[in-house]
Amino acid sequence: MAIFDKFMKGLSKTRDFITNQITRVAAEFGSYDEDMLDELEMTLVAADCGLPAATEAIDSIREHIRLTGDASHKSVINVLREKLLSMLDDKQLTLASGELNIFLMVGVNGTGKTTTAAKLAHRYKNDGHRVMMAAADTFRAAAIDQLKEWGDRTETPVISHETGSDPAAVVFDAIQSAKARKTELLIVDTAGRLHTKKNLMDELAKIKRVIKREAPDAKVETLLVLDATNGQNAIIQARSFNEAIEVSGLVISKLDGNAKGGVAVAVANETGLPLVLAGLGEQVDDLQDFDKNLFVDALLPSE
Ligand SMILES: Nc1nc2c(ncn2[C@@H]2O[C@H](COP(=O)(O)OP(=O)(O)OP(=O)(O)O)[C@@H](O)[C@H]2O)c(=O)[nH]1
Ligand SMILES: [Mg+2]
Repeated sequence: MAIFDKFMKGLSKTRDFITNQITRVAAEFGSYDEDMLDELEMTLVAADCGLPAATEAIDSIREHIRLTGDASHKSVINVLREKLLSMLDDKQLTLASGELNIFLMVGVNGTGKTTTAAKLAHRYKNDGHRVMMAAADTFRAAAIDQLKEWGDRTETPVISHETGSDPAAVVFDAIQSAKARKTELLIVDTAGRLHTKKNLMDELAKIKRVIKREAPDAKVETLLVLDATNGQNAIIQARSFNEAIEVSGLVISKLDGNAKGGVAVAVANETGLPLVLAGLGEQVDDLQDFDKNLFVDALLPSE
């Protein structure tokens, strides 16, 4: 399936919601007036784009109408598209060749860290890279087993210790092992943790210190996995994780889950962090690079 079709399919619930609302308003009244702009603003808020983004977008549309006199459906959607694009920052994950690359997966409970780690292992293995995973979620035995199972399914070696052991020690071992095996990509799965619990955030900081000490030349990506169905709470999570451990990219998972995919706009707009990956389903190949153009095209009516 082409990448755009995957976005369209994955985002179909949010797209259907937004386009149905917009088309209904447009069909009913023709060119846009104040009431219709209010409705459009509420539609964006309901799709979880966040009030600041929705207000800013509608203000730009209003200003554009004032300057050009063009309140047509086509023009309104075009201004909206441009405005949403300006709020989004995307970044493509790349591997530094000939060096160790480390992806550290972090986030609150159940957002999709382990699944995304497996999807990434699958992707980079298929691209011919040497990949390894580290089970630094030592909190529950089931978490270690889950990662090992993904390791079997994706034919990726998994470094693990016993339940309850120090996650930083797992990472230490994994780095030594990765160096010995000339691994190109080490993906570190961590336990879900509440961003409000300082001791849990300190544990992540310790993992990062171990990475810095043991693999100072490695290219490290700290990927915060946010569940699109968690709503506006994702913004607070992003801010807290970024303050504690400096996030380098956002993964928005479960974009297929409901009609609230606009949360990607809210988080990007309110944190300035780049979007790197979109989780569009539970299967191992339901992961796409976050392409903001495709994302916005998949959200809005075609014309
Ligand atoms: N629909 C959908 N489901 C997803 C996606 N990503 C993950 N899931 C599901 O979300 C659930 C939790 O995923 P995990 O990967 O275990 O989440 P986690 O962040 O590792 O969870 P903890 O380790 O418990 O914090 C699983 O049932 C996954 O199949 C996605 O992009 N779309
Ligand atoms: Mg997990």
